[in-house]
Amino acid sequence: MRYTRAMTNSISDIALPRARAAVPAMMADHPRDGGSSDTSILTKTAPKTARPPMYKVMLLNDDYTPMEFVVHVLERFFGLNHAQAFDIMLTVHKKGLAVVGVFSAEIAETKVAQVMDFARRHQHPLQCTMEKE
Ligand code: TYC
Repeated sequence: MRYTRAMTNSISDIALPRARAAVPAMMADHPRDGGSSDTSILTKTAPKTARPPMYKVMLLNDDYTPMEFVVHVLERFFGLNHAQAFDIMLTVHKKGLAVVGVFSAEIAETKVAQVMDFARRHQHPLQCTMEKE
């Protein structure tokens, strides 16, 4: 749970990052109780910035797409080096599928569309899908 500074009377308090308040709520000074140093109230709040949902992008195995083509796809669209791309291609070949990256919804959709379009244009049946993490 995070703490947010609800009220502050001290300039020196203002520079403190919200998430790293130095004084626990119980110990915070308040004008009413005659405290001398820190004069803030810390209140629990919900985090203001939720992380976006993330999506796994997966490649599926098939019997026809050439291994070199899959390696090329992984290099081209997922920024993998040749050794990484070869390893993941082999994982897909042996296990049937592998996660090739985790992205926000918009990026994941773009990756899937790029791979599917590239495979289609080269007349390979390679399938790329996404799934919420
Ligand atoms: N199984 C394919 C072959 O033997 C290679 C392959 C690997 C295809 C990964 C798709 O996602 C894939 N040529």
